[in-house]
Amino acid sequence: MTSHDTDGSTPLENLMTEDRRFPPDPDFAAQANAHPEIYAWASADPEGFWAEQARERLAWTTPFTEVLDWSGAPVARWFADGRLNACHNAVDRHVEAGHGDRTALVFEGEPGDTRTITYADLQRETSRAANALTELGVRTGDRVAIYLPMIPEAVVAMLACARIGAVHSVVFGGFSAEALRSRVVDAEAVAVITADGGYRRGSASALKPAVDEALAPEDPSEAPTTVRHVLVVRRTGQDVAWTEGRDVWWHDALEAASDEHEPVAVEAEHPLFILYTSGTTGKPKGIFHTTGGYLTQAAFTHDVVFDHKPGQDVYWCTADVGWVTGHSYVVYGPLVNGATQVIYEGTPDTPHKGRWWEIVQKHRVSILYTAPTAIRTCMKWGEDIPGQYDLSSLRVLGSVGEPINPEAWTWYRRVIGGDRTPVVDTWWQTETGTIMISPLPGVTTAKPGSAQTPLPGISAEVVDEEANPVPNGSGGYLVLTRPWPSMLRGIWGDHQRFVDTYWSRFRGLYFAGDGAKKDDDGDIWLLGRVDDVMNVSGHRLSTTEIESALVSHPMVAEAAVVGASDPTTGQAVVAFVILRSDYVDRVDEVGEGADVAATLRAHVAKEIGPIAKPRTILVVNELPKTRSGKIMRRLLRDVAEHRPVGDVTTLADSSVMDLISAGLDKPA
Ligand code: 6R9
Repeated sequence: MTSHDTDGSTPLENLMTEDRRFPPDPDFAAQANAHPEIYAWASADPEGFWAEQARERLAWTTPFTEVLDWSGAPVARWFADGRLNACHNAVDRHVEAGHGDRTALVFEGEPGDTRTITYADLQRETSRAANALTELGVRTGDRVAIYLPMIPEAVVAMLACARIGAVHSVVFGGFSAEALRSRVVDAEAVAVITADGGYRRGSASALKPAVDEALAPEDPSEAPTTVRHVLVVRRTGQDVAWTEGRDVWWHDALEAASDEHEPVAVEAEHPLFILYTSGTTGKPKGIFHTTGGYLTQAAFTHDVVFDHKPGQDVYWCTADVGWVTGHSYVVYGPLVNGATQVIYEGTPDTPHKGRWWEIVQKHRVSILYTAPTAIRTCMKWGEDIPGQYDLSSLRVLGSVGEPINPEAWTWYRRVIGGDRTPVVDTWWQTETGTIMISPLPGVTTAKPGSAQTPLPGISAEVVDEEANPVPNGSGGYLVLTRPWPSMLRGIWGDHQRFVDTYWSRFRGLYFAGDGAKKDDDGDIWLLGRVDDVMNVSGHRLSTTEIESALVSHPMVAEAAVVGASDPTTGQAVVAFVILRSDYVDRVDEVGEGADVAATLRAHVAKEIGPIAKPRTILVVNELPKTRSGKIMRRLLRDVAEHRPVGDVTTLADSSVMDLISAGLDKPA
């Protein structure tokens, strides 16, 4: 396989010349939670290893006797005869152990308001919310959509669902009404928890209107039929439309509810949450996770990968709860481990570009977990900005979401980590639930740009087209070769798609969709997606989904979307569109056609959400297609990345690329 096949976002040649090494500091190693011996223990007896983690790290109301049941492969069952409650493990257990006064959440609102919430507060709040949900008719097993800004109520809402055994489906607050509607319909949610709005880039931005639109769309036949109530958190105080009988203020419902509630013990395989993620087709996949295995691996990985010490560390994961990172490393992993953590509502540059570092300094953050795109943005702003703050509290830095290029890795360690902290590059997916491949701080000699080693208890491999492991020094496809506790249990309502997507390319192996390479030491380097999924600022976006959105606009006849490498966002959305002939005349009227791009960008934002807006829209007359009619995105990517166009021999009409390249001087 050549680097070209792997989306080209991180050229192989470049990565493989990286030879800087960062061995663990002996003082750090001496106090580290992880030890080199756990690798040997876990590989000798993976099931025994995970059973021990499940027993030691979680509280079970009914202890399990079974560990892994793989007889229904590819659907795994872990610890299936045990019972537990996720919220009890994340909250009540710490209060019972005498840590009720420990701070669980330190909230920083974007406008500067702050709140401190202890574990005892969380127990009372999640109890009130659980009682309120029950009062509104939400039952164990029901699905609840959560559409909130990054405020403490988002965490409380998720945990309250878990408390009653309802399945939460968090929809990122930046997604559109349309995206929310399709997710509500797919999961048949009975309630939606939202807010009037949230603060973003210095102003209040509304959320409730999108919920109203999602639940009562223009075409009434598309309206979800299952939603009975909308709970509304008051965050900004802005005006909201109100549907009597359906809408309920969160604060009214919680005030009326008791602050005592007995968590509902569920089976280990009871669904905990659904989270939708982009696939290669237009329809997002409802990835669902269950309780016991997921929590086990969330707690284990949060402990060893971040070297987290409860009661001492101040942990901050900058992810929004709308992404899987916010589920596993803001809510479940850290809270099960009794962490004290920061959550921040807004953007890193509001009101100034030092906001994150000001927060680190103010709260003495010791563990920071963020994404390469954020690191590259800070690099662009210049190191004198973090240089103005005291970052000496930091002792572990983490990265997730996309390959981190060695330059960003070393900048992160030097400028943010004071040339002192370990940096952990953590590879995982919504589907894997928790971290799978990562160095362990205090154990691993780090290589900038490589996620390196499968964690203890995890088996990964890089294989060729025929599923044979590639030799060291070669590239191929990343697969997971053995079931793991936090693996997805399926795609909600679509078992066949689950089998087809992940288990059919290589028999018996989980195919992650990523290209990877093993270096001469056998360490793993991730090279980006091999399918039509883009990675923009660490967020997965489907080319097909954006193409469908573009084509749904009356102006557009055809569209092709590619992810072009971008120095800041990793990849950027570049769209090639063919306008319908009846609109072409109008474009000429508008002149250079700036309107087309603005209109279509706004349309994509409305259909999917602002993060899916194309960076560049190019109006073309033709798209390069194979004889079977497949758009050759590889060629469009060459154009978008200003490379000479590659092999065009399989094109139905090889002159098309000349036309496209010639027309590029006048992007819309
Ligand atoms: C956690 C998360 C998953 C996809 C994954 C891969 C990319 C994530 C990475 C990484 C290289 C890393 N990815 N972490 N690539 N190095 N450390 O991001 O989940 O949103 O489902 O995305 O992200 O391509 O397949 P999700």
